[in-house]
Amino acid sequence: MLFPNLANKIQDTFQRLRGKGKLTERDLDEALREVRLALLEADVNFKVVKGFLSSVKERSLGHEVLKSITPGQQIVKIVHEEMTKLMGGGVSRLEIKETPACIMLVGLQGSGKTTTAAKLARHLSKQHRPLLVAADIYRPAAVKQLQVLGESLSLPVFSMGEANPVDIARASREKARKEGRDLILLDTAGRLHIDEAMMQELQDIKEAVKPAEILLVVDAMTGQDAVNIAGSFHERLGITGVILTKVDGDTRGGAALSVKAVTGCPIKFVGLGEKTEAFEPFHPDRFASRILGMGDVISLVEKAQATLDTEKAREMEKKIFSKTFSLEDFKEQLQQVRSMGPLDELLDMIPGAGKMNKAMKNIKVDEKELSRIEAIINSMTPGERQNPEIIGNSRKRRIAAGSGTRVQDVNQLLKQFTQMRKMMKQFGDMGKGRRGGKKFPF
Ligand SMILES: Nc1nc2c(ncn2[C@@H]2O[C@H](COP(=O)(O)OP(=O)(O)O)[C@@H](O)[C@H]2O)c(=O)[nH]1
Ligand SMILES: [Mg+2]
Repeated sequence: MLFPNLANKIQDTFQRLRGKGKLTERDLDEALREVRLALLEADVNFKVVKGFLSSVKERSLGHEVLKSITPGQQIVKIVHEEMTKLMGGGVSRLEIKETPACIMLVGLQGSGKTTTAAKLARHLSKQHRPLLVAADIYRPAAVKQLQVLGESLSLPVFSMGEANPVDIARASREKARKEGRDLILLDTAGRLHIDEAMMQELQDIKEAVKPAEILLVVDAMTGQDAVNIAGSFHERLGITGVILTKVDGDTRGGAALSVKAVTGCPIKFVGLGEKTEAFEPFHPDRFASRILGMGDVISLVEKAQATLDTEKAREMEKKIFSKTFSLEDFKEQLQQVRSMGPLDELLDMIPGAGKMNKAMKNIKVDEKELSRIEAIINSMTPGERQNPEIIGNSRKRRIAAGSGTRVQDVNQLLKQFTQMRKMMKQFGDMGKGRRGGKKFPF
């Protein structure tokens, strides 16, 4: 769940509000007091909280909301709009015009610059030909880290060992021109704290290459600190946007909700995990929806479209409802779903499911369990995957040993699979009997 503490508290508050038929100004005040506490606990800047709540209250009282037949819903709608506005309104896009354009990534050590450089390169490689540039010369492993990431994405990485970062930045423009690269992503060095040497170096690089964008990478886990850091960098360098990383996990949300309001710099992207695909443009309205438990169906659909092969999905659907559905198909299907991202993150995007997920805390989607299933299927021969019926005791022992599991795990998987296949087959048959040969019974 996105910002679990904040989201749960706010959603509880509004659920209670919606449960009431009529609302008085006192009910509203009480709800807003709860929201205020939740926001402060989430480390949202106190001035931001104050301004936000007063606009919500003003609008709620001004539009005869309380007298309407669905006051609770109306208030949630107002909160959603105000929260969206707070985070910058619409999507803030990158300004990439000249060729090659340079995007400079700056930020403290460990904030996620190097990872983000790779994520951004991957994201932009659909429309551009990016060149990753290693300008962090102080940490010996930093250049290597970028090279490994570049290689995993099949994108070129330019480095000059421990040469002066300003020279590296300059040389990278030549390199990009020569190799027909239209976008330079400059990974710079950070420090543990803001210090003069770092700022001077960044300023020198800025002077030398005149970047189209200077994006500050900040760790969302640091809450209000992230906002202060953004303020300092902006004052000195004039950043054009913020990339908020580590928004996954149990980040409190304060940074996401305050950065724009306090510094005037929009959040342009968010990082949602360690993998290079865990990255997306920041949509304030969708974030607000997720915080308020309204789901984010649009992101979910976009994600599915980007990851799943529709042709394959259709084929799979046909197979699932037929006799030929094998363990091989089952594995492929598992992989397709998993490639969309962590399962609990996907659940979070379905309206209401965030709450449901919370209620079913002990059923938590278990990624390890999925890995085990995959390992077991991997240890089977093609024949066994096609025809699980042939798997006797000695085969079970071999499969368990091969996958590092126990015979009872193999048994459990086979049993579940057989049951599932039977059920699917029934659905399939039911479907066939219906007029028009419609496949789904529901
Ligand atoms: N969970 C999570 N980890 C991240 C994210 N972005 C970066 N990291 C991790 O944060 C650590 C520091 O990242 P790195 O890119 O080396 O930071 P740099 O020092 O600013 O270059 C690494 O372990 C990354 O895997 C993110 O969005 N989510
Ligand atoms: Mg780095």
